[in-house]
Amino acid sequence: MTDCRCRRLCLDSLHTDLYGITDESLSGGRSNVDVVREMIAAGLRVIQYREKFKSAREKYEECLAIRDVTRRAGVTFIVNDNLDIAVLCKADGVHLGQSDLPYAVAREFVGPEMIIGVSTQSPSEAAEAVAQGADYIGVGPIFFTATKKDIGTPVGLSFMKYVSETYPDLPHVAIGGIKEVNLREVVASGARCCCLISDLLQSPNLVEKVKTLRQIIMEEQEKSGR
Ligand code: 3NM
Repeated sequence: MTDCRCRRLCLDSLHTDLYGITDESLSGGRSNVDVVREMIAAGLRVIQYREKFKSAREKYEECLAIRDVTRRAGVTFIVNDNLDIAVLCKADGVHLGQSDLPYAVAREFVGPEMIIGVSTQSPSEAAEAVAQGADYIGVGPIFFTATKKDIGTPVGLSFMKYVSETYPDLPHVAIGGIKEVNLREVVASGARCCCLISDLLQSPNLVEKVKTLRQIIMEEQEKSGR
């Protein structure tokens, strides 16, 4: 159903340091497509389209444009929640929350090639996602965040540490309230890949911000011998 660039290449791209997510309400007047172009210019290898308040038609049209831009750049493109849009725009993957369709149903719908990521907030959710075959898991919310409306209590750094120790080879994305100021502690807790939605989108210069974040991640990983 999908012409995923190549499952292996996409999976490799999940072993990255920063995972970009769109949110036009935080983008200071820039369109999602413009933000994706900036993220690509900054060197991000994985970008997720996430829009909670647009119509299916708008989301589909934006995803088609983003698919075009990401394909040209060889960047992995993931669609949040909407399996139909992910398949129709030939995204590389889809990301499921705990209240979205179950993994097995989603897998049947999108076929064997597409990457599926699953949000997890506890050891049991992580174990279930892994047992079902999730290609990567979201780990969060690490800290309080106003970006996602329906979050529960933050899971804190201890869950990040648990995931990194229990599933050392499974790609993950630490998410929720992560900012330049607390990024060091998240990486020190074992995070290899982090997502900073508001901090990245609201920075005056996304390309420079990514450089700074990458420097922090590299320094912390070196400190902990990774
Ligand atoms: N998912 P910010 S937290 C989209 O815990 C999302 O699964 C979360 O935004 C999860 O970086 C979150 O601005 C919002 O805090 C993260």
